[in-house]
Amino acid sequence: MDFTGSGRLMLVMMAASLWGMSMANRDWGSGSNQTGWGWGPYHPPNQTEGPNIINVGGSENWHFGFNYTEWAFQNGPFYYNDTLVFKYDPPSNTTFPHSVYLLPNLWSFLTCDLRRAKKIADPTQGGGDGFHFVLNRWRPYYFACGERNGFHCNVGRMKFMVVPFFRWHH
Ligand SMILES: *[C@@H]1O[C@H](CO)[C@@H](O)[C@H](O)[C@H]1NC(C)=O
Ligand SMILES: *[C@@H]1O[C@H](CO)[C@@H](O)[C@H](O)[C@H]1NC(C)=O
Ligand SMILES: *[C@@H]1O[C@H](CO)[C@@H](O)[C@H](O)[C@H]1NC(C)=O
Ligand SMILES: *[C@@H]1O[C@H](CO)[C@@H](O)[C@H](O)[C@H]1NC(C)=O
Ligand SMILES: *[C@@H]1O[C@H](CO)[C@@H](O)[C@H](O)[C@H]1NC(C)=O
Ligand SMILES: [Cu+2]
Repeated sequence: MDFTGSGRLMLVMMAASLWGMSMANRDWGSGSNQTGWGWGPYHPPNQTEGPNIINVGGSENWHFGFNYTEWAFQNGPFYYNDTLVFKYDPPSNTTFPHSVYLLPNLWSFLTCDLRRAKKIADPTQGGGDGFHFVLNRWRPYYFACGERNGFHCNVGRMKFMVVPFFRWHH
């Protein structure tokens, strides 16, 4: 397992979070380009809109083998009161069911250690409109699929973290 790699990524993500917190409420995203920063796109927040509803993975939904860390990095930041939607086939429709867990801390996230994880959606809850989760706490969220005792999280890359940002207007 590549701790150094993911650790470095986490540091970048945290730096990005802090940077985003200080800059997210400035209005410079609308007129100027964010090219030249060298480490990924910056999405100007929607100041006029209320909370967003975001489908996790975009059109990929929640499945084995998609890089959700990268997805979260490219589609963030996410804001307080935003809703994340996890869509995945119920066990009746697939031989590889999924689920959603919250891991308690960064280390369990990096190692995909599910022992103290909290199940927030079982394999049946991703069907239809999907499982809806509102980011209504000021805390880092460590999401992971809990299936196959961490295999989906680890090898399947079904994990990502979110630090909700503060939205200046509502
Ligand atoms: C952003 O950069 C691209 C490519 O350099 C350019 O085509 C585009 O016009 C720029 N947009 C703004 C808003 O400056
Ligand atoms: C931002 O607001 C515009 C106009 O209401 C909307 O079309 C767009 O989808 C919003 N973008 C996001 C990321 O919510
Ligand atoms: C996911 O994508 C990120 C960013 O591109 C990359 O650093 C990371 O190594 C990828 N993770 C895996 C498990 O491939
Ligand atoms: C978040 O949502 C709750 C419930 O809808 C609402 O009472 C609260 O004012 C919202 N907070 C912010 C900061 O948008
Ligand atoms: C299960 O699969 C069937 C046939 O592909 C489809 O019609 C149905 O909508 C699926 N159910 C769910 C909950 O995705
Ligand atoms: Cu899974």
